[in-house]
Amino acid sequence: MKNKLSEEFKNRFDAEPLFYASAGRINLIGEHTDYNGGFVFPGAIDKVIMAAIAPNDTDKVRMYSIDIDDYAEFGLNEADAPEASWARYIFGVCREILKRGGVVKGFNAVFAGNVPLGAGLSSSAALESCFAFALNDLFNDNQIDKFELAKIGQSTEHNYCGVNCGIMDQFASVMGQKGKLMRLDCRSMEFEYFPFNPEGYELVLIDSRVKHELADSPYNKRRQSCERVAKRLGIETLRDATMEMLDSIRTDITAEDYFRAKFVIEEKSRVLAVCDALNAGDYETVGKKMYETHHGLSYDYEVSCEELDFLNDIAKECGVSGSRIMGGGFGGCTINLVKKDLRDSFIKTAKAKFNEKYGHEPSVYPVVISDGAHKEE
Ligand code: GAF
Repeated sequence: MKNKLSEEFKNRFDAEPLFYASAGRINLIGEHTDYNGGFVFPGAIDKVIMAAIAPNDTDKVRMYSIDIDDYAEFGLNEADAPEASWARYIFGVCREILKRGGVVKGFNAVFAGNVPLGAGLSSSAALESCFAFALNDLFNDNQIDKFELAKIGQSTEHNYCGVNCGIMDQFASVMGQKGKLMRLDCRSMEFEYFPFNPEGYELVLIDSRVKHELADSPYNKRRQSCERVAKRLGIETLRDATMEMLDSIRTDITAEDYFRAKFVIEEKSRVLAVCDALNAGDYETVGKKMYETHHGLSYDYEVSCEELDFLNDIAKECGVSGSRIMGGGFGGCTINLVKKDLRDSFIKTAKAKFNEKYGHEPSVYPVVISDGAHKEE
């Protein structure tokens, strides 16, 4: 990818760039808990967005996306975001750095990636984190700390892209380390790295290829439901809620809000159970919890779709240890924890059965837990 970027950059801008990369992410468990002050369990993966960048001594940002084959530019003193949705992520990152008193000068950039778009692997967080990291290195002497870089990405989503997301994706993209997942407490922002080398198992992502778009999606509505219930309970977030508390207000809230909150409360204990299971090397319990999460996301949180439920059923039939929707939902991937000796037959069956029902094969991505945002030497 570096060669491709280098060639394009030199042809377009006639200069030598520096290279930066940031990864997509997986999340083992803890879905829709980040914006509820709960726990998540993500890691960065070996699918990245990479950018070739160099300052251009102007006050303009000029950028080209190789994958979309589109060029855009904006002035750093302009308040209006560019029209192209991909360019808004970079515009937002620049504005958010400036807002915090950081420095951004004009630069040229070319970028490309192998994080599949709309598959729930958070290509948008990878893009934001890549540019936030690069601009910190190029113009701020790396003085903006890594948490703040993640927050810059999150604020970009909120203020320029219409997605009221939590912090998980940007945190994983920035803080990820090879071979390690992280348990992040999204209230205190304390986190712990967990080595993740499940001997005898692999993580396989199966992409339904149903495209999800979180902006204007029911994602923001899910968040509003949770906030309404927390407010009704007189607490800041659902992190402090229990099923007893929720049941005590059941008749005062809508059934929809009740089931959204129920999922979040139950998911909180599943993450903690998974931590204990990982500490004990008990991957079958990890897998069992993943199935429970899928059930909750499908029936209570209602962010699944027919295709993802179908993939989850196939996993169960094939004896896969754990399987669930990953990320915001409404399409994208299932994440599967599968014994190595079952892997090939599972993938073969999933492809065949899915194809038979939906007329196209799902995509399969094996993933390796890798480093988050970094400079490529
Ligand atoms: C999306 C969001 F961007 C995350 O913040 C998180 O809420 C996730 O959906 C669901 O866990 O990826």
